[in-house]
Amino acid sequence: MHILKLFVAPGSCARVPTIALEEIVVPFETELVCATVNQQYSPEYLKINPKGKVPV
Ligand SMILES: N[C@@H](CCC(=O)N[C@@H](CS)C(=O)NCC(=O)O)C(=O)O
Repeated sequence: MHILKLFVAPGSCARVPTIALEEIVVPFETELVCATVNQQYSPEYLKINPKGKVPV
């Protein structure tokens, strides 16, 4: 079984889907993206979201 993975950065709008998933009781895991070092623009992350944004 696959589990939803949410890429988030602390203090970002990624909190919105995090709360929504918690409220509707959907199991998910989170992976932290460190925006303070621009991890959202790393080649690995840009493969996941070419916009370089969280959440995804
Ligand atoms: N909802 C839009 C906007 C998401 C957005 O702006 N996220 C901000 C955090 S709240 C972000 O990733 N900022 C990092 C950056 O622009 O470098 C999307 O998903 O494309």
